[in-house]
Amino acid sequence: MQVFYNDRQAAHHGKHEMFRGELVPCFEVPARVEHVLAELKSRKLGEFAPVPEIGDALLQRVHAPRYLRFLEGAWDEWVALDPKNAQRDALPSYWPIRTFRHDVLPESFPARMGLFSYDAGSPLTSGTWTAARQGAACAWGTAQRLLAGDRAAFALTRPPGHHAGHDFFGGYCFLNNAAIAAQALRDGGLQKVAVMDVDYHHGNGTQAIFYERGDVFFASVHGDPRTEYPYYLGYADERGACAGEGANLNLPLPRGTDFVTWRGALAKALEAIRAWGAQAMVVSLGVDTFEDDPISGFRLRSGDYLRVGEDLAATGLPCAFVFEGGYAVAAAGVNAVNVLDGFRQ
Ligand code: SP5
Ligand code: ZN
Repeated sequence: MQVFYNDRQAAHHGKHEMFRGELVPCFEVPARVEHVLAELKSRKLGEFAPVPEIGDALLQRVHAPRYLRFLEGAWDEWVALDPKNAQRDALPSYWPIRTFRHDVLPESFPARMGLFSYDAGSPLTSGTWTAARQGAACAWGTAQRLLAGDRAAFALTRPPGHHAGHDFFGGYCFLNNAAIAAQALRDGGLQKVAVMDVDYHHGNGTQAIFYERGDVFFASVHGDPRTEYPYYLGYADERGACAGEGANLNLPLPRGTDFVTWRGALAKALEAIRAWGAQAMVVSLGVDTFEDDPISGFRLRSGDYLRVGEDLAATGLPCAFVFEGGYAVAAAGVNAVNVLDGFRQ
């Protein structure tokens, strides 16, 4: 399987995120990807492919032009506010909810930070745009491989993507890599593409991007949003709208769920994807379902991820794997590579 490794991933290097009124060290760190890389190499799994150039045209198929322009210039604007900001992460402090306008673009940089985000846990740093853009290019690479006839490909990248929407960042995500891969598969000629999101957290960004579309099916198994991040989306009654009616499937599970129950939900999601008639699948591969994950509540063990890979392979569908969450940093390498290893059996 071809692997697209984002060698600029470490350029995105948040120091702190807001948690319970305090700035705490980021959970989403460069070492996560380095552990996956080391595990791939030690098992001799995957061949490393050159990362393609990604143009604005594909990014704009998923994200709003004004959001992309904002992200590209955000760090320079932040530092221009105060030279001391060069030593600080940029975090939002204001948000326009319900009755505020969203069709305005304030001059104020902090006001635009809030317009284009939904939490204070996703620091923007000097290299965020560089890392996120090359990450999206890795996702584009996986779609190219599938279109060329490969059975699977892997985008080894961070920051992750599935919480990023058409015009907002959040949940450590800036560009929606999985959505970009799915869109690229559509643009490359496939009629029906599925996104299977197995990250602990609901992929609210991906869901929102495709919610009214009948050509991309979104399925997710995740922590119940009544108690788990991202809280405001991911409920079982969200089934899609307009042309996308019936093309969205959420399977929320309570904190403490073990692998047997989780695997049953995955089977249900994969059966729905099969019945819908998907020709290929993008897998949002988060491994924060792991029992020792510091911010999550499921109880999967390392060996279980081999079974996850086997279950995905049993669909017979070509799979573009895109790395998402997983914060038990060293184990994230073993767990993510176990999925790929199980897939190739
Ligand atoms: C891609 C992804 O997995 N994003 C997850 C974003 C979660 N952000 C909220 C984190 C809440 C941190 N809770 C800390 C609990 C410590 N016991
Ligand atoms: Zn997650």
